[in-house]
Amino acid sequence: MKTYGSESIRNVAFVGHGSAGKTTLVDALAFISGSSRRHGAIKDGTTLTDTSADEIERKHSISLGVGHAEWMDTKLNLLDTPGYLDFYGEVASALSVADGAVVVLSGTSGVEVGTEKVWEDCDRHHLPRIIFVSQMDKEHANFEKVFNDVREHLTPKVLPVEIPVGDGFDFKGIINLFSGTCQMFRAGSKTGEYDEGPIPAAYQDVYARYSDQFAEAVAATDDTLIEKFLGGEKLAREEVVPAMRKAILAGDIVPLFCGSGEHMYGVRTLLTEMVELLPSPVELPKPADAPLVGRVFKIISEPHVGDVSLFRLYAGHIRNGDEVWNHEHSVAEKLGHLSIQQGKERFEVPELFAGDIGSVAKLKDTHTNDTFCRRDHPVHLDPIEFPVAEATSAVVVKQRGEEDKLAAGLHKLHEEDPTFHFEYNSELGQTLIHGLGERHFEIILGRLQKKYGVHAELARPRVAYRETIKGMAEGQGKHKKQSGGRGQYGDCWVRLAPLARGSGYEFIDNIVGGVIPNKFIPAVDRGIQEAAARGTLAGYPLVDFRAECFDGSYHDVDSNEMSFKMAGIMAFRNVAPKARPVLLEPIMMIEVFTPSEMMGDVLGDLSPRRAQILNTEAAGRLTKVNALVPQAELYRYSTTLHSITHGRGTHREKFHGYAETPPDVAAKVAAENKDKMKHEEE
Ligand SMILES: Nc1nc2c(ncn2[C@@H]2O[C@H](COP(=O)(O)OP(=O)(O)OP(=O)(O)O)[C@@H](O)[C@H]2O)c(=O)[nH]1
Ligand SMILES: [Mg+2]
Repeated sequence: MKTYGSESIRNVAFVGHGSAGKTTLVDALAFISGSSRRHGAIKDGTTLTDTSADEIERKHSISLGVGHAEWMDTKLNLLDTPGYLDFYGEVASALSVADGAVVVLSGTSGVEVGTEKVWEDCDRHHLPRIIFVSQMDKEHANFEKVFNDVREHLTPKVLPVEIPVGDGFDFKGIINLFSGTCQMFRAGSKTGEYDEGPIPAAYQDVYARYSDQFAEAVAATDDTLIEKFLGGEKLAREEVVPAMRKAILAGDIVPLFCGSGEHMYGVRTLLTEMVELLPSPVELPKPADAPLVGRVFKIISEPHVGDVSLFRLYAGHIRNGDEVWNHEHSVAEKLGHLSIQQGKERFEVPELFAGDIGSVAKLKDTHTNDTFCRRDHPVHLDPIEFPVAEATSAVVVKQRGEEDKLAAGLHKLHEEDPTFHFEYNSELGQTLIHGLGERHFEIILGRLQKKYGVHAELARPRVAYRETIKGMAEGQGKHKKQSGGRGQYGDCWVRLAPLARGSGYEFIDNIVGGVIPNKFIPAVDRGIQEAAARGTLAGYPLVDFRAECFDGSYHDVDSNEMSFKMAGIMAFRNVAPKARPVLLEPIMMIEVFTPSEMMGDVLGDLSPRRAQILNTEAAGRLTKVNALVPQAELYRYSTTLHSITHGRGTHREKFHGYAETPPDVAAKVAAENKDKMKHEEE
């Protein structure tokens, strides 16, 4: 492999809705360029970038795949991203290192939810873009419709550079407005070969319409060109390309190309245009001013290799085996086996220049989002913003004794995937996982099994209920035992009263005249707290109440701390049921973002979840619903929301506080916990 300086590098992310044809296109680009020897196909599980068993089996991308194509003395780093939103973390990684994007649309489906989402993120990153309408060969492909879709839903700045000759089964060729020529595909060609010729007679009108529009839009970006254009002169390709390149970089034009990844039509042109129209790393602002800056944007853990870190070099030049400094973790790292990726293959290289993307194996303490630099010039780049994990589930092992392995496996998976988190919740006695959705969890469980030998499944998270009292009551707790030698004696009178929500617990010592000796009173307090922790209704901690100890008696010989603690416990158990106990449940404050036309459905779904709708407000193109919803009703909410809104809705939740449950819910929870309560009585 040649070495490529910074000007000869293009980092391009392939983004778009699921099944638009990204992986097929990336495979075709690498193959046509000659950089990849095999022409792969999704149906055979042989593409360059869908290489994991999960991807091959499910026939869609799950992880970011990195390949490259050498074309016109330029190295194109191709970043193939998954379209499903459950794997959007991979898109975030790719966008953070890309200098440009190819937004892939399917000629049959046009702009979809995933396209809109990633388009907005490209906007945020100010990424220069090319649109490629693939699958033009597929039945019902419709170029005009897709073009109008783009204009309406993505950007009015879209400018077709290519138009198809025929749609769907009639797709026979591509007219190029740059050159004013037409590529007619050779029947039976496996590698998208074509004959270049004049515009077919039947397409003269269409051509005239599109090329006028094209020339005008390009001319408008440049003073000399506009003069020529207005003077009726024809613009030459040599002057159009640089003008267009500038306009794309400024975000003033988004060129649109078309073809078929599967049949490799339009793929050569796309290779050329990525080189000609997208910026090299030197044309973009540097993220930091230092002699050496690199950042790990993804870690892949491989069975026999260990951790492989994918990184982008932003400044400086590195050689295989160089030592770099990780400022975050204060550790020197050796860049061993410096390589470039071609799908799952890695080729060792002697050196890499600023702007390039590479991989290294076995870093000691460098994680996704860590910057590396020179020790005497420490830098830290702004972190990649990963999507928030809005889905939660509990996870349980199928075989007892695998709990430790579970934690270790989850930890590794979190290191690989920053959108996945987990925690052990000791109150619930459950391991909770947080991620982007059900599909994400499925993949996590599969990896746990395949990579770490842990058999686990999803479970409903338990709810951390609480209890409290609504009334005042008082009564006695007397513990007296006479068994042979020394006896036990403790006796207290306790009054319980409710406190405001969130106040916790208060103990008042109102003993007068030493009817209980001072030294035993803390034991009464402890007894009450211990009993309260086990509740009175359903076995959940009873909170927000005051206990006042106002009377009692003791025995000179038999009384001790233990006996008074027992008396405290008994007093609580005696009095709490008389103080109108109720069950409290955690309430979440949720923000739901939904397209307005689906608002009715979203609200309709929230109401049986016992939601209290606070208000709705506009949030960009979406509507935001603010509501309070019991946590118990939010299990798998993100999945339901996705299905109601066809993948367009998202939500965030935050703990709000505890509120009393309706009596029927309390009764149900109490019934479920009856066994537990009995057990604890013993
Ligand atoms: N007819 C036709 N089919 C295509 C073309 N490109 C892709 N396909 C098929 O469409 C399906 C999806 O293609 P992929 O390349 O996996 O699409 P993707 O955008 O990578 O999908 P995700 O990874 O799920 O986001 C596969 O069955 C492909 O064989 C094309 O140009 N023409
Ligand atoms: Mg794919």
